[in-house]
Amino acid sequence: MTNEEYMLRAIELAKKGGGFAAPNPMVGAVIVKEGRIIGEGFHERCGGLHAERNAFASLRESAEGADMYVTLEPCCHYGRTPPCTEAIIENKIARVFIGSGDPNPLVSGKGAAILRERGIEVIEGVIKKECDAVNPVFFHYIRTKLPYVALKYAMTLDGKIATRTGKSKWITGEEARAHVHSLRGFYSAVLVGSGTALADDPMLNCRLPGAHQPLRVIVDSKLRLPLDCNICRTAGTYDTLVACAGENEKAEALRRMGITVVCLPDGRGRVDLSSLMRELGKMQISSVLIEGGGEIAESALSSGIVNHVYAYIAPKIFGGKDAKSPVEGLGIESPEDCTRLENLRITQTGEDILMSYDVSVKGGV
Ligand code: AOF
Ligand code: ZN
Repeated sequence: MTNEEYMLRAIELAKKGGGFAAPNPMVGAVIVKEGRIIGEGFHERCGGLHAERNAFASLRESAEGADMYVTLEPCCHYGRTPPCTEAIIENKIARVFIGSGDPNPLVSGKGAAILRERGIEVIEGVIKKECDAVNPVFFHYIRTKLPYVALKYAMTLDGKIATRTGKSKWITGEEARAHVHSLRGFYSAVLVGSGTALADDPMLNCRLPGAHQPLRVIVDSKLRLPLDCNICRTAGTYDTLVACAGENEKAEALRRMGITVVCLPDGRGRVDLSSLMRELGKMQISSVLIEGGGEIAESALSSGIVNHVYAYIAPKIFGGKDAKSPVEGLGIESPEDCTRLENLRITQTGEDILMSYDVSVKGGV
């Protein structure tokens, strides 16, 4: 196998940490001796061993003189776990192939430098693009302390998220809906506005076996959420946070049910979404999936917090000038004020199409 192929195997391993590794990065490591893979590991969960140490733990023979392929620069600091550089040195690895650099200021280049100082050959940037693509969430969070925010919606080919009577079950088919559950298992939090919470009475949990469960966030400015809704009833099982713009006795009732209530008014009677993202960042929530509805989508886009968009498009046409669309609010006046998107990825999920984009940093045209 080539260096690139060993690194692709390490990427495959890294991805197994999806959902549980956050807010840490997903990292995979492969140990190769005389053309044989003798050890493999990945970062399984935040607080657990790093990929390199898990790879060493899997060894059945000495790694002396072996090569290590690791998707992220090995750490050299004492965090929740001791430095990986020490394990690499102790195990007498001869060469380390690295994919991405670690932007964590505690590591950032120092991990590779320490290994070189100890006489280990270090080859950086091996299929870097592919390795970088594993961790957009971690890279964003470690640099900004803010969660990576994705907006998700499912619409008909004519851009409707419900019929004129408000019915939305279902727009997309089973495969696309299962794909949404895999997103919920990956993102640290799932967020909806109170309009969607009232209309759909959703659970917002991940229904894939063994998956990570996201924090459920409801933006509920006026605390309209009924105490007997699915979200409130299951607050003892799934972590839940309600963000409001003014507290009343309802806030206490929600707290008694085990729900975290934060009050973050924007001065115009609504929740300040930028402040909410800062609060979630402080709570180690490194990614948020916004699942609607149109009002919260518009607020999120106009407040500039959105990094990514997932648009599922169903081969159906609803019609109706009053049928809701994915982004509501007032909307913009001039095309040059638009939210611009880039890096299109198209996936077919059953009969539906998923178009996923990054939001352009500059915005506008
Ligand atoms: C690695 N291999 O598998 C991971 C790394 O608190 P800790 O000890 O878990 O450290 C977290 C930091 O370590 C994280 O911010 C990132 O810089 C690095 N993650 N490094 O060598 C791994 N997950
Ligand atoms: Zn480490």
